[in-house]
Amino acid sequence: MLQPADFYHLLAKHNIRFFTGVPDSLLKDFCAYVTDNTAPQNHIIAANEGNAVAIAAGRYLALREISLVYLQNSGLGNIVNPVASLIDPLVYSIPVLFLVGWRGEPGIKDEPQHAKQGQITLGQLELLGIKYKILPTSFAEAQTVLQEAVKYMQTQLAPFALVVPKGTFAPYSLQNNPQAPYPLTREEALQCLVSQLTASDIVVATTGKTSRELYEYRRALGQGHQNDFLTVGSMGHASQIALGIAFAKPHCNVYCFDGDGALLMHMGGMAIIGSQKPPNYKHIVFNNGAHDSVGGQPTVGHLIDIQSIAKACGYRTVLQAQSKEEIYKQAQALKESTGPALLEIKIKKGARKDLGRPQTTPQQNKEAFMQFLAKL
Ligand SMILES: Cc1ncc(C[n+]2csc(CCOP(=O)(O)OP(=O)(O)O)c2C)c(N)n1
Repeated sequence: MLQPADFYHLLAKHNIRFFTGVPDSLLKDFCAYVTDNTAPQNHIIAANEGNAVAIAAGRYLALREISLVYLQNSGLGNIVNPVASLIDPLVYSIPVLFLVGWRGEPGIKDEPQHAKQGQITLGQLELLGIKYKILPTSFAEAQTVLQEAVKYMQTQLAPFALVVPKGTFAPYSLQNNPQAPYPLTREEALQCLVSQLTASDIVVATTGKTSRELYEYRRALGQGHQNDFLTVGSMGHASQIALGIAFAKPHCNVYCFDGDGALLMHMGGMAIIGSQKPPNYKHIVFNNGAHDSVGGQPTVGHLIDIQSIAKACGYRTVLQAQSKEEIYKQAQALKESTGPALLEIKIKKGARKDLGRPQTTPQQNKEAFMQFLAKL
């Protein structure tokens, strides 16, 4: 296994000292090392992976320095445009080093949302013209590969990707890991809210542990999962899935259970919700100020004012809660309010170690959900 510290210092030797990206579970040890050991001005956790490419491009334009952009392979979709129309040698020709976590690698057991993305990862890089190498687990081999990558980027002024299979990096725990001063975890907050929903309420839940906790709570209640669409992949798009449903089912309440990281990733969606004004739309943001599902790296969720953003975007009702009592009260207020409504629940990081995963496939989830919607 490669020690995050060794790889970090190897990058520094090649003058790669600026980091940006979106955290990933396979890269969490390396990302944690970067967070702990890099001056804040040299590390920007971006809103989405495409933005990270643009930040790296800006850095190169200003200083002629190559940056490292880290991402889960799910983020390859988000980088297509700035790779093909910004940094590609046919356009501005800007070198960027990518570090890509390879979820869903063929032959390795993983969750269903990674199956397709895992299969097409190398092909996507090839199609984009991004030269790549698998990052070796031995330090000596990693050294050789990085040397080749740097030489290529410097001579071709083109991007290069290091693809990171599961188990490449040795464990490293985030030290700089402040906990927010809020009483509830996401799971506690989610359970309070779900306990107030009615049998006809529709829920679209975001990527990561939110969907997993919702799934487990429904099971514990013996309620079935038909009311919930679990957006297991497609981070940042749950709010717009809910918007599509809200317009199609105007007489039903549609709840989007969002995360702050997911909300930030495609925040433009809030402007569309606020402008379209579906009265049955209820946007719940579980804000832990972190990418909790993939290692707890910080987001800017606790540094910005999500409620004011919602108001400015045209949401008719904006509410907040932190405690169980406040959630019960605001759940009632949400029912009586005209949407679009947003409830921001400020929470602390953390999840149960024994949290399970949905036992149903995405297509079984879809079928049950569609049958439920068809009856409404
Ligand atoms: C496009 C894309 N980039 C990155 C990921 C990896 N990923 C899965 S969940 C997650 C964190 C989500 O953070 P947030 O929405 O704040 O929810 P939390 O886990 O904190 O509850 C990330 C980065 C992904 N699934 N898709």
